[in-house]
Amino acid sequence: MTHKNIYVTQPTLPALADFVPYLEQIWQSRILTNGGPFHQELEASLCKRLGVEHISLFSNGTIALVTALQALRITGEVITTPYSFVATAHSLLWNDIKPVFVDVEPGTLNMDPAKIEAAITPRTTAILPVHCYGHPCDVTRIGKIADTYGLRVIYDAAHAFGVEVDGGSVLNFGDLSVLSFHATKVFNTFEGGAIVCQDAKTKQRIDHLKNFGFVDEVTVVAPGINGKMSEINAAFGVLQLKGVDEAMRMRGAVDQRYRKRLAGVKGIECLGDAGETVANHAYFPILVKPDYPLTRDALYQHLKDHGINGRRYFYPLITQFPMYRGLPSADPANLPIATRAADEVICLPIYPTLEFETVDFICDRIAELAR
Ligand code: T4K
Repeated sequence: MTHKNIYVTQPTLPALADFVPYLEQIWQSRILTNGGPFHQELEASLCKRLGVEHISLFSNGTIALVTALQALRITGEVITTPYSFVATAHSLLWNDIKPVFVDVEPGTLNMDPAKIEAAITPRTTAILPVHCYGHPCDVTRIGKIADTYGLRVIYDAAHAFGVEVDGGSVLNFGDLSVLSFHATKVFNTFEGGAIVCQDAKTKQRIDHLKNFGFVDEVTVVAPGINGKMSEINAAFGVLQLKGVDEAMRMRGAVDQRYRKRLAGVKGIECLGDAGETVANHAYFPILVKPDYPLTRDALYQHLKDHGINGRRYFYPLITQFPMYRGLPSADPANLPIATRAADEVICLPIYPTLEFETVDFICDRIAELAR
């Protein structure tokens, strides 16, 4: 059996015909952007679905991260993780903030709270952790450290749509949480993102910042950016939201199938959850350990040769890129767990319509080498 070109993900799309009435409405109203009716509807629907009070839509997650830092007037140094998509750290450089990298926990690959205090200096103003792969950070410990030292917490929740912990949505922890609605995410609006905040005043500031800093026709209060989500993206989001629970359920079934089929394959470890009460199964990372007969890169290539396009998220570590590697905190000796994980991880394909037969095919290609 051959399977051609199985990708790490495939966006979920509703039937095209179901989207046409939404487009007709836009054509009729001629409101294309700047907080139109679909934009307002999607914000309200997301608040309800996610169990959050305030949300501000954005054109993508990266601009949302950049704006989140500006909304809280973050400066100086920010403690963050090297084990993420490069946009996390880039959002700091865009704000002229120095990233200070701390290592991750081996079990979750999220920022290790035990490493944060030693990285705090008089210039530290905030912590920027990532709910990596949608697995929640230790929000309680991070919150306590932030309270003790008077730091703000902005969670990069790009992977964490719909994730819940004891106490409800993980997006309600910290000062702000930033989502991505990119095509490759659990919930997508083609491109898109959002900031979740805790009060109306902060939402108002975020809304000003994403609209050039305009408050009214003649008043500009900050050097804001154009970060607005268009009506087409928002309308698509409204439609997409109707299918997201089913999509998460189907992802969960794929996740379980992988775990069942890969259990007992020597040298392969499936990353576990982080105690979330509702998971979104955004990614399916495996770790290729030294007792597997092939290196991670050799297995990655072996899978590719069979049309299975996994991805090495997150290799290279952010700290390996030229704009970061000169920082003292980027030294691999400071980041042993993240460095090892970046050399061991492959994210296997996962998306709602991935068939069990294909999952089995992928698992067989991995297991056949370990026999
Ligand atoms: N923070 C974190 C922790 C993030 O992971 C991200 C984004 C951000 C912040 C920033 O959010 P955004 O500004 O993106 O909203 C992808 C995504 O571009 C990126 O959104 C994502 N993280 C990152 C983890 O993955 P690539 O370069 O791996 O994407 P790409 O184009 O190679 O796509 C992967 C596979 O998905 C393709 O091989 C095929 C499939 N695919 C992709 C697209 C775009 C499709 O089937 N259709 C599509 O339209 O970065």
